[in-house]
Amino acid sequence: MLPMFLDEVHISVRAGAGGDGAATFRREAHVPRGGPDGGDGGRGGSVYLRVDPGQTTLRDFRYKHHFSATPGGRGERAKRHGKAGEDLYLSVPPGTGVLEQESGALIADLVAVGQAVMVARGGRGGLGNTHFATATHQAPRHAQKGEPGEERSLRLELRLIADVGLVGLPNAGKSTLLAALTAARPKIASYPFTTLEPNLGVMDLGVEDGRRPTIADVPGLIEGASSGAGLGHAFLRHVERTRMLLHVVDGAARDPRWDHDVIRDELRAHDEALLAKPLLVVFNKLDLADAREAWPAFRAAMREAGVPALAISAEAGEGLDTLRAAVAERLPDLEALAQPPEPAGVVVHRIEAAGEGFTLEREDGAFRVRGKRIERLVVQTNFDNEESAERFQRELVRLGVDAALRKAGIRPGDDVRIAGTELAWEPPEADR
Ligand SMILES: Nc1nc2c(ncn2[C@@H]2O[C@H](COP(=O)(O)OP(=O)(O)OP(=O)(O)O)[C@@H](O)[C@H]2O)c(=O)[nH]1
Ligand SMILES: [Mg+2]
Repeated sequence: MLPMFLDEVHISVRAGAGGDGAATFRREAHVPRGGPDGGDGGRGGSVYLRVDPGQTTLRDFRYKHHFSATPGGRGERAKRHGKAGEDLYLSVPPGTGVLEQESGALIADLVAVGQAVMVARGGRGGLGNTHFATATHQAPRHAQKGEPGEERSLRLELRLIADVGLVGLPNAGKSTLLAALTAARPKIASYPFTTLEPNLGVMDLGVEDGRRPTIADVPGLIEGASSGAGLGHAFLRHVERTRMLLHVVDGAARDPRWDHDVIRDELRAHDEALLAKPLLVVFNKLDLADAREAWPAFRAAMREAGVPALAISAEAGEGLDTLRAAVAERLPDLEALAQPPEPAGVVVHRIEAAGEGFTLEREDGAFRVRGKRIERLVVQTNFDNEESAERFQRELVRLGVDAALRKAGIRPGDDVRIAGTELAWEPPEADR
């Protein structure tokens, strides 16, 4: 059993709640009760995901799955506003797709350095009672409660972004090649599945060449990878966003051509587009006699198939200059290389506006009302305060919820459920 490959994690994020607004009155020596002076609550901190180019895995999320930003402070007397909560920034590697757990909808595709997306918005602070004073009502005791912070369950999916992708069967020598071409020091061993997480390195194409392409070594693929064998899906995903592929074949294997065909079939089955990328077959381990013997026939077969191939020894450093030149030839120029490889990253913003709409539904004898605006109103109302509760009733009428409930046949005393609150319905005073 392979250890869990960390390029897919589930996390939950919670933004901070807004602070409650205050319902206080000025204290002055000569007036028994001054005007309202309750400050507003501070907004809650939001949660963001931000690209950190130093990361190549989602390892940071292995043990910790819940993340919360801090709440806003309460408003205070003398119009003092509550402090804003602190925003929380979580670092993710470039190439992280952010999906909503339940719907599977893509929220953002973070590819560029510094790119960030808000995944949970902090709650707005409640307004203090100063906002509710009018000419006819100069001493309001009503103040809003802070709005709860958004909560969201997310799935993060990593698809590495690299210019060159290394693919091949386990033990072909991919990691050895990465080490030979770059300063990266991946683990190398004589057993299959040594590499369990992708490794990234930066390639040096030679003194004249200003380009610094990145190269990714992904875990070995096996037959059936395209249908999920050996976590193949996860691995193949990482080569989707490369500009070209190096297909490493163990030249000393029993049948290098069979090895080659297995991987080619898996690439095709995963996504035909992979085979449309520039591809070089790298016949490795040429320092071994078996490989030297097999090379002529292998080369002939590749020629016939019209697939460019060259032979190297990653370990002995043989043929690497030719390989570098062949890679250099197939990569775009400096300017194009500076742009992220397609598909270009998109940030899809999803935070829905609070519409006035609502839905009504029967729920074991009670009436369930759903709607962003109305739910927000409920959580921001302090029902212990009579004035706030009355205000809420007027809003129910204004938003048309009251009329809809009557139409649905509600009777005095029936329960109405909105968000986490249950209220007994009474017709507004005027009707009684
Ligand atoms: N003789 C010889 N051995 C090599 C060469 N390249 C790699 N090896 C050996 O082959 C074995 C596998 O090499 P790795 O680079 O770990 O292979 P890999 O393709 O990364 O394997 P996985 O990570 O398991 O998919 C190691 O024992 C290497 O030392 C080479 O050019 N010549
Ligand atoms: Mg490896």
